[in-house]
Amino acid sequence: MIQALLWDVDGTLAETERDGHLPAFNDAFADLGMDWRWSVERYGELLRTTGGRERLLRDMADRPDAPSTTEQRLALAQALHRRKNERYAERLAAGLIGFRPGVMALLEEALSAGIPQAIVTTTSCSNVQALLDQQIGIGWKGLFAAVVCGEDVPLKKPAPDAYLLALQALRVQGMHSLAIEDSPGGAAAAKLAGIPVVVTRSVYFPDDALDEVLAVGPGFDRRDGWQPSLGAAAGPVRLADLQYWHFRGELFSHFT
Ligand code: XBP
Ligand code: MG
Repeated sequence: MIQALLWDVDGTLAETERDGHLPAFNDAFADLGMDWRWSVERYGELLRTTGGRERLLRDMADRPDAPSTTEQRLALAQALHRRKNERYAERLAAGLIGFRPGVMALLEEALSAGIPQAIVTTTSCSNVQALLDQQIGIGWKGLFAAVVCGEDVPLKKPAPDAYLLALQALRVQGMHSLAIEDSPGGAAAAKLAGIPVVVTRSVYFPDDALDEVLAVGPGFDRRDGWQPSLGAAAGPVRLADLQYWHFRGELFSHFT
């Protein structure tokens, strides 16, 4: 039985990278009078680096026109990141980003079933707040037993810190909980914390290799395309399906 459900944010709850962070980074470059722009493809490469500030620094490492000293780079990354997050919040307030199909129904089903849920992300706390205020409403924190975001941990995903902190707050063991992720780095973070993972693929990680996850599929609004298969019936992925995958994983781990 699943004793806690742990939700990643970016790519999992919403397609925030393509529809939110990327355009907001490009807005921030323009706002600071810079001619840097990231293409969809370049952003896909940079997503291998978790954390907006870290991603900016990673990009600067490849740029001949980046500031030359570490201090200057850090200051620029900080200014750009602050502006990016403001622009990101503006996009959310304008209704440009919504939850992925099927997410809200699963959240509500788990809530009705009394399963504690947590937000476990290493994006900035302000970005989590902006998304959930907009999609659920200002009382959203009441729905979650724990909220862990980037500022709460020393190391971002794929390090397990965020998941370990969430488990501590929830007082559950990793093996009795379930993480929902979209990326190989996020899945790795959960697994390092001993948490079984279900992966709902997002636009930026459509076919990346994933080892040792409980299940992987195209999104919670459909039952086809999932591995392990959910059979031929139509309709969304339900809490009972997550329970089935979790139970299957437990059985499997006893025999290996
Ligand atoms: C999220 C991230 C974040 C976002 C941008 O990863 O890597 O850096 O891309 O947010 P995950 P910030 O889905 O694994 O939580 O700019 O606030 O870092
Ligand atoms: Mg993610």
